[in-house]
Amino acid sequence: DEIGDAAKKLGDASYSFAKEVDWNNGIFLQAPGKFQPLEALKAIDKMIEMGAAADPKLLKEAAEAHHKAIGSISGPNGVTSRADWDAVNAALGRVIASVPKAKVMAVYDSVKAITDPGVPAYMKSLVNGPDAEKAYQGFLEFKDVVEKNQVATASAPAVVPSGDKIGEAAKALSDASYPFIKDIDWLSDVYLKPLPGKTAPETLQAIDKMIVMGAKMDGNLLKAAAEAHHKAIGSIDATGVTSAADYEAVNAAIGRLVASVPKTTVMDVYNSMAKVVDSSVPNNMFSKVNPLDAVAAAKGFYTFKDVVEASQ
Ligand code: CLA
Ligand code: PID
Ligand code: PID
Ligand code: PID
Ligand code: PID
Ligand code: PID
Ligand code: PID
Repeated sequence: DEIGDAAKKLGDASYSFAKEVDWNNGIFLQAPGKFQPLEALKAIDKMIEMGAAADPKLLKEAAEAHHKAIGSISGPNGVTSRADWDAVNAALGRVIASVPKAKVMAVYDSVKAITDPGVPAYMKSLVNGPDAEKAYQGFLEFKDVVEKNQVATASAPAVVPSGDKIGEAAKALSDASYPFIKDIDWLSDVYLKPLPGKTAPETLQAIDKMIVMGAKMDGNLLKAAAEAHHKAIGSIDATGVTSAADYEAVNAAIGRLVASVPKTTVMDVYNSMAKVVDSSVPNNMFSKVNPLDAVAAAKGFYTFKDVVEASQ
C-alpha cells in the first residue's frame, strides 16, 4: 500500500536518527515539563479517544509490529532493526489514517500543552542535529501520504455487552473496592519514579508481554474498554477519582478484556511484572492507604477473577 511504500522512504530518512537516540535513557519516564497530572490526564484522554476511534484490526497489527520490533533490538541504545523500524512506522501510519484528522490534532495539541518548549531542542542536542532534521523532513513527506489516505469519520463505536456474568461480578468487585480507590493518591508523582534496581531493557520485557496480550484481545472489547475509560475520566472529582458507576463500568470492561485472551497470556504479564516490580513497591502503595480497605478490595478481586476465569 501507499503508506507501506512511504514508510520505506521515511526509514531511509530517519533510521540514522533512530540509531542515535538512546532509547534506554531513563529521562523518558519523566513528565516533559512541569508535573501537572490533571493536564497530563487530559492528554492521555485524547489518546484514549483516538485509540477508541481507530480501526481495531490496524491497532492489533501495530501491536504485533511493536512486539516483533522488540525482538530485533540490538546495541547499547536499544534500537530495532531497519526492517522492523519501517514496519512500525507503516503500522502507525495506517492507524493514524484510520481516524479523522481532528482526533490526531487533539492529541498533538494536548501533548504540546504539557510539554516545555525547550524539550525538542534538548532532545535534538543529544543526537547528530542534521540527522534529526533529515528525519523530520522525512516525517513531513510521510504525513502527506497518511493524510491522503485518511478517513473522514471514525470507525463505529463498540458494542458493549450487558447482562453477562462478568458485568454482574464487576458490581460486587466495585462495591468492595471503591473505598480503596478513594484512599489512593491519584495525583502523586510516585507513579513516574523508576522501578528500583531495574534497567530499561529488563522493564521492556514486561511491557512486551502486555503488548502481546493487547494484540490478542478482542478488538471490539478493547474499544469498549477505551470508551469506558474516556467516560470515567469525564466524571473525576478534584482528587482524580471517577464516579462509582463509571468505576464499575471500567472494571466490567477490563474483566471482559481479560476473559478474551488465554489464561497463560495473562499470567505471562503477571509473572513478567513480578520480575521487575520489587516487593517494596506494593508495600509502599499499601502503606499509604487504609489497610482494611485494601484487603477488602483484594478479596473482591480474587472473587471476581474466578468469574473471569470461568468465561475465559
Ligand atoms: Mg489501566 C491496570 C491506572 C487507563 C487497561 N491501570 C491498571 C492499574 C492502575 C491503572 C491502577 C495498574 C497498577 C495496579 O495494578 O494497581 N489506567 C490507569 C490510569 C489510566 C488507565 C491512571 C488513565 C486513564 N487502563 C487504561 C486504559 C486501558 C487500561 C485506557 C485500556 C482500555 N489497566 C488496563 C488493564 C489493567 C490496568 C488491562 C490491569 O490489569 C491493571 C490492574 O488494575 O491490575 C489489577 C492496582 C490496581 C488498582 C489500584 C485498581 C484496580 C482495583 C482492583 C480491581 C481491586 C484491587 C486489588 C488489590 C488491592 C491490588 C492488586 C493486587 C495485585 C496482586 C493484582
Ligand atoms: C503544525 C503547523 C503546520 C505544519 C504541520 C503541523 C504539525 C502537526 C503535527 C505534528 C501533528 C502531529 C501529530 C502527532 C500525533 C500523535 C498521536 C499519538 C497518539 C497516541 C495514542 C496512544 C494510545 C493508545 C493505544 C490504543 C489504545 C489507547 C491508548 C485502544 C482501543 C503544528 C507540520 C502540519 C505526532 C493514540 C495506541 C495503545 C491510549 O501542524 O504549519 O507535527 O505531529 O492506550 O486504544 O486500545
Ligand atoms: C499531521 C498533520 C495533519 C494530518 C495528519 C498528521 C500526521 C500525523 C502522524 C503521521 C503522526 C505519525 C506518527 C508516526 C510515529 C512513528 C513512531 C515510530 C516509532 C518506532 C519505534 C520503534 C522501536 C523500538 C522498540 C522499542 C525500543 C526502541 C526501538 C527500548 C526502550 C502531522 C495526517 C493527521 C508515524 C519506537 C519498539 C523496539 C527504537 O498530523 O494535517 O502521519 O505519523 O528499538 O525501546 O529499547
Ligand atoms: C527541533 C527543531 C526543528 C527541527 C526538529 C527538532 C527536533 C526535535 C526532536 C528531536 C524531538 C525528539 C524526540 C525524541 C523522543 C524520544 C522518545 C523516546 C521514548 C522512550 C521511552 C523508553 C522507555 C522506557 C521503557 C519503560 C520504562 C521507562 C523507560 C519503567 C516504569 C528541536 C528536528 C523537528 C528523540 C518511553 C519502555 C523501557 C523510559 O524540533 O527545527 O530531535 O528528538 O525506560 O518504564 O521503568
Ligand atoms: C498466584 C498464586 C495463586 C493464587 C492466585 C495467583 C494470582 C495471579 C494473578 C494476580 C494474576 C494476575 C494478573 C493480572 C494481569 C494484568 C494484566 C494487564 C495487562 C495490561 C495490558 C495493557 C495494555 C495495552 C492496551 C492494549 C494495547 C497494548 C497495550 C492494542 C492492540 C500468584 C491468586 C491465582 C493483574 C495488556 C490495553 C492499551 C500494551 O496466582 O496461588 O493476582 O493478578 O498498550 O493493544 O492496542
Ligand atoms: C488471575 C488468575 C488466573 C485466571 C485469570 C486471572 C485474572 C486476572 C484479572 C482479572 C486481571 C484483572 C484486572 C482488572 C483491573 C481493573 C482495573 C481498574 C482500574 C480502574 C481505574 C479507574 C479510574 C480512574 C480514571 C483515571 C484516574 C483515576 C480514576 C487520575 C490520574 C488473577 C482470569 C487469568 C479487573 C483506574 C480512569 C478516571 C480512579 O489472572 O488463574 O480478572 O481482572 O479516577 O486517573 O486521576
Ligand atoms: C500487599 C500485601 C497483601 C495484601 C494486599 C497488598 C497490597 C497491594 C497494593 C496496594 C498494590 C497497590 C497498588 C496501587 C497502584 C496504583 C496505581 C496508580 C497509577 C496511577 C497513574 C496516574 C497517572 C498519571 C497520568 C499521566 C501522567 C503521570 C501521572 C505525565 C507525563 C502489600 C492488599 C494485596 C495503589 C499511572 C495518567 C495523569 C502519574 O499486597 O497481603 O495496597 O495498592 O500523573 O503523565 O505526567
